[in-house]
Formats: sequence, C-alpha cells, structure tokens
Amino acid sequence: MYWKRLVELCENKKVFIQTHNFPDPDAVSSAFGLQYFLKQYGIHAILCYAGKIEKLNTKRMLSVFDIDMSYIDDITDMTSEDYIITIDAQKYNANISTFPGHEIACIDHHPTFIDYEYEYKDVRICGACASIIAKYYEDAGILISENVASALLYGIKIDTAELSRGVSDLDIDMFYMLYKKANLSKIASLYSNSMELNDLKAYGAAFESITIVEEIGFASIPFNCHDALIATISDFILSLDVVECAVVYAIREDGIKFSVRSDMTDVDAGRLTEWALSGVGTGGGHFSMAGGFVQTANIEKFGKNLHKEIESRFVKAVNILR
Ligand SMILES: [Mn+2]
Repeated sequence: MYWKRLVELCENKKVFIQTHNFPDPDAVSSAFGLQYFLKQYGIHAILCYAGKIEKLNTKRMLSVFDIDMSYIDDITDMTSEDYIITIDAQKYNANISTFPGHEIACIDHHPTFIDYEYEYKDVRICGACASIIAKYYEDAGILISENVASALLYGIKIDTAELSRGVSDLDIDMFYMLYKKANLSKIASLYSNSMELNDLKAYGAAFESITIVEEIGFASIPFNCHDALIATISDFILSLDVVECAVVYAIREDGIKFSVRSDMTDVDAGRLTEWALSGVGTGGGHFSMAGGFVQTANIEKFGKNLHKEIESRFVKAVNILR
C-alpha cells in the first residue's frame, strides 16, 4: 500500500512530475505512466523537463502515445508551494535542474549519490524506471490502458536494450505483464525511421577515429553532438566482437562529453569512468553504462595527444579496478 502515501501527499496540491534533463524513452514513459496512475485518484499532474528531447524516437513517442510534456521555460506558474515528483532521476544529480517547486517525492532506478529527505522515496535498482511504475498498477489493482502499457513497455525495452542490460526480476515480470496489454505495432513504428541524416555524420566521424586497445574501443566525434547520440554510437561500438568496453567522446563547445558502455563482468563502468577522468572531470553511472564530462578549461590537462591520453587513462583504470 506504499503508493497510497504518494496519493495522499498529492491530494489537493498542484503536482509536477519532473524527469531528468534531456529525457529519454524510460523517463518519458515513466512520467506518463505515473501521470495516468495519479489521474485514477483525481490528481492531475503536469509533466515537465529541462534540456531538450533530443532523439527522434523519443520525440515521436510524444505523438504516438499522445503525451503532453512541458519544457520548463513554458511553465510560468510553478511556485515553491507546488509539489514535484522527480522520476528516473534524483534531486542534486548533475542531470536534473532545480525548479521552483518543492521536491516531495522521488521514484528512480539509479543508486542514490546525494541523500535528500523526500516525503516519499521509491528507489529500486532495476533496469528501467518504467518497471517500477508498471508495478504501481499491478499493486494497486488499477487497469492499465493499452496506450500506457505500450509506452511503459517501450521504456523498458529501450532502457534495458531489449532485456539485455541491468535486468532484474521486476523488469522481467513487468515486461511480461505489459507485453500482453500493449499495442505492439505502435511500438514497432518507433523502431523504423529513427535516425536523422545529421546523425550519420557523427557515426562517420566515430568510425574514422576508432582504435581498440586491450578490448576497449575508443572513438571520438570532433564536433557538437547530443548526449543521446553519443550513447547510441557507444552502444553500437560495443556490439563489435573484439570490444568488451566502448568509450565514445564528443568534443563540444562546453567540453568533452563521454559515453561508456561495457560488457565486462569484473569492472563497474560507472567507477571506471570516474577513475579514468579523475583530476580532469567527472564520471559515473551504472555497472554497464556510464557517462563523463570534462570542461573545456581542463582539456589541456590531457596534454598534446588527447586520444592517446584518454586511451591510457581508461586502460589503466580497468587494470586498477580489476
Ligand atoms: Mn531510466
């Protein structure tokens, strides 16, 4: 009956559901699923985010599932009295902006890095936040619509790379439950036409630059490229048979953005990235996927040969953490 506490908290309040910045399919579907869940109890929540919805398939989710999400600048009436539920993200994380409202609740599937006293906290380590939201329906005995089931299933599919990454029992159970209720052709439509022509340029640059050292594949993109695309390219490079770990980075105006993907069973990708970038930038994430960032001012710390230095930092970090 844990969810009742959330419902009670939100009664007669203005409620916002905030995803992490640059929301991905899991964040969007979880926020949408929670919005619909709360609606069953007469609570009308508004979905909001900062940053951009970058990837084409995430943008298309909004029309395919009829999801209404507001960019923070378009919300002019949020006050400190209003309640915020952070979803697929936690307050004080680097990937979530602070909005005027009061963060009373958090539902997430990532480990907590900085504690915060929410009135309601539901953090479970699993493959997708959408699985946690699907469980709310099951536990509360609320009928899930075909549309919401489809959105949540898509969130699980994408965040777990088709049930191949970071999967827990909860993900499997919810996948099975949602699969029977979802509109599979709607989901299939999100897999076709998912790439923009400009994305190909980033793929091209990454392929040109690829090097492999001790089963780690390194690739760089020497121009502005959004986070989601760097991550997709990193996933792609990990699929090479000779690669156990992929490190892809883009040199952008604000600094160097890293995306790390790993199949290694003995090294945590989040810790690896943190180690490799220590002293120059920040890094962290999950066991099999992580991100990192180095500000422009610190790039010179890598010395003359940026790519070589990045290679040696990651190789060294793997050997230390092993
Ligand atoms: Mn997620």
